[in-house]
Amino acid sequence: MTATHRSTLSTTELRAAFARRLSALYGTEVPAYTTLVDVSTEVNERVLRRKGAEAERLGTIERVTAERHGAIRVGSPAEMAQVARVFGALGMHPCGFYDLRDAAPQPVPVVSTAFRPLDRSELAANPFRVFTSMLVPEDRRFFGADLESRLRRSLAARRLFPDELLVLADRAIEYGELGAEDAERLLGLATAAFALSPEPVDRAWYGELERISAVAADIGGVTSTHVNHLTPRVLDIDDLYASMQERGIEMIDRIQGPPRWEGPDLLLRQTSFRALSEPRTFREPDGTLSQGALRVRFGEVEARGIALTAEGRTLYDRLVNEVDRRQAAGSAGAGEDVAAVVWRENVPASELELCRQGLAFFTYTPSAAVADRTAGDRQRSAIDEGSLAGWLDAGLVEIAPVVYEDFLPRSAAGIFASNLSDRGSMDADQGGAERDLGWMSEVLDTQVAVPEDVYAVQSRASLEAAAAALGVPVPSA
Ligand code: OOG
Ligand code: NI
Repeated sequence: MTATHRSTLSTTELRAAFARRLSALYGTEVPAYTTLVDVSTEVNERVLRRKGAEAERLGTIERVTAERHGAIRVGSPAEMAQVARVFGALGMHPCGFYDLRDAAPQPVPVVSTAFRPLDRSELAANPFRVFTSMLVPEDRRFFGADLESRLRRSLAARRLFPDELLVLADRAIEYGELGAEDAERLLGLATAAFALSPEPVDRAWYGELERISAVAADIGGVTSTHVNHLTPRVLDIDDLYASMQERGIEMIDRIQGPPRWEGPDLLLRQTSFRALSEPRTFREPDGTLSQGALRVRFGEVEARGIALTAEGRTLYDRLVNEVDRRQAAGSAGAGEDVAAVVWRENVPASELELCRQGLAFFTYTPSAAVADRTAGDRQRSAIDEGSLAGWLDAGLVEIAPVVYEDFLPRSAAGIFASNLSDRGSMDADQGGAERDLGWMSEVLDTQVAVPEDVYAVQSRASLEAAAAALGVPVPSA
């Protein structure tokens, strides 16, 4: 070890290192991902040149450039609990519950959570997150009793993560850091656990599962897990979409989530390129090995906007339905245009107005003039009056948007669906096994965080700090 090497790595450093290694691995496995990252970097530089400091309102360029989310899929509660230990070692905690089993446009037999840093400082240091889905073999709408038991048996017989990795992960969780050698070992084992396995795929078993759901086959039809996609973040996803097409990479037909418009970016916009054919070895029913290909893994890119409060989310969901309704009714214009019209009619056009109406989350800092103790009459009376709206009108505080750090079930379902070649089969009359955030918390032996609660705590803490800095009581909402 050289003198410049520190002797330990914190969970934060482990997370940043893991994100880099996984990205390097995925780049060797899926070369189009490297193109996507290159184009994303170009797009971000262009936005920075065009917009200056404004471009960094939703994240510094350093953060955005390093930012990735991954997606993985596992088969059982036991595997899910192990994933939680591995990501726990990297300071990533389960947040949000997504049930994609009755999702439109296509149901997928999984429930999901995202492992991510929760603290703002941790997100700023490295925001790496992984959307993690688990199969629900008990769901009769997808799997009959016989298939369920064979599926469960096959999942119980495999080990996704070696014991050594889990032991090291538990040590990192306990101490918040690892010695350099242990850190190196953990990073190597964790990265290897998500590499595409050269192990032959059982053709008949994979095919049987695929007839029900390509995702079920991707999870239960093989003996290991792998990164399904790794997603860079861009500051202008419309530019990215056009730039990728110019390079001849076929993208899915649309950008998922909110439309492009002049007002504040809400939540999350995502798009992807189609799954690529990858060579895989198959074991045929007669025991012989053959070469074939599977189309499972793809590239996705995202642009992040402001986190919405429960009220904002209700508005968002209503508008998404309104866009669907108008499109079904055959309103003129392409999909994105209809959505932009609906947005203009219903969404406040400024951050300040989103904040005043309590639709989105913000953090607060005392405005410079007030911090200099040069508050005018108007500001003093706003302090006396004690309402947040009054504070905003009087310019007592400056607001900064809280970035949406989570996922959207409808976009997730759309991303799954757009990359499945076969629609699979589902019997909607059968009972589905019940799964919710409480169930997932029990599986992971830790409380799964509710995204809106995480944002609310952060927003509230900054308002309290601003009031304390001004030496006045916290204003009412
Ligand atoms: C996960 C799909 C969801 C996203 O960004 O919404 C997702 C998967 O395909 O396994 O990654
Ligand atoms: Ni994704």
